[in-house]
Amino acid sequence: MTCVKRPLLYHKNLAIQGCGVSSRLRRGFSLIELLVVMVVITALAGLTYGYIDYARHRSLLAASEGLVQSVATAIVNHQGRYWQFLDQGQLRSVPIFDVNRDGLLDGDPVRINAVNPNTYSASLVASEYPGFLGLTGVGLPRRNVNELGQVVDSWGQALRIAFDAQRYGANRFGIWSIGPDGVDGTIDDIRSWESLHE
Ligand SMILES: [Ca+2]
Ligand SMILES: [Ca+2]
Repeated sequence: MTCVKRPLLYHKNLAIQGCGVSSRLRRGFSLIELLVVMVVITALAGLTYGYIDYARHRSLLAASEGLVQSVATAIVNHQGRYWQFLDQGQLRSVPIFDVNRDGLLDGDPVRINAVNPNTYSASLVASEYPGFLGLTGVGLPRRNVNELGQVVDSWGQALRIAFDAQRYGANRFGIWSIGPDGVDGTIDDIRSWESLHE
């Protein structure tokens, strides 16, 4: 078959002809080649996103692990384990940091009662019990304190607290985050008593 040489590309010193090797230039990428390139780019993007997601997950976990340890250490170092106040003329003594026994590390009772009335008794609020942060004065990143004065983990969930000498050993308390799954009592919970040296 006769090849009709048509110029593909003109330059002041060069004219590439449309036969032989130069025909590949005119053909460009085939559909298959384009698809392969797209698949490779998609796979690389997926790997990159997966790595970034994993790194972010690890970072949130590490931050919450550090937070739980900071809170537990602050409680160990705090003088006094009970808060005393007058309740209808009677002197009452309750374990500090969860005086309303709702399982949540106490935030600021005044601010919490303003949102959820009677979460803390009026006599307790009148005693000016300030909650965990008010009593310990421990410095935490702003992202770990919510508008109610509660200590919250990397996922915005208030830290839990419980008292039990048999379960938590010499410290007699446990602090934990319910972890990234947002469910209490599952394997991803971040617990003070599993790493806090007693
Ligand atoms: Ca509480
Ligand atoms: Ca959990």
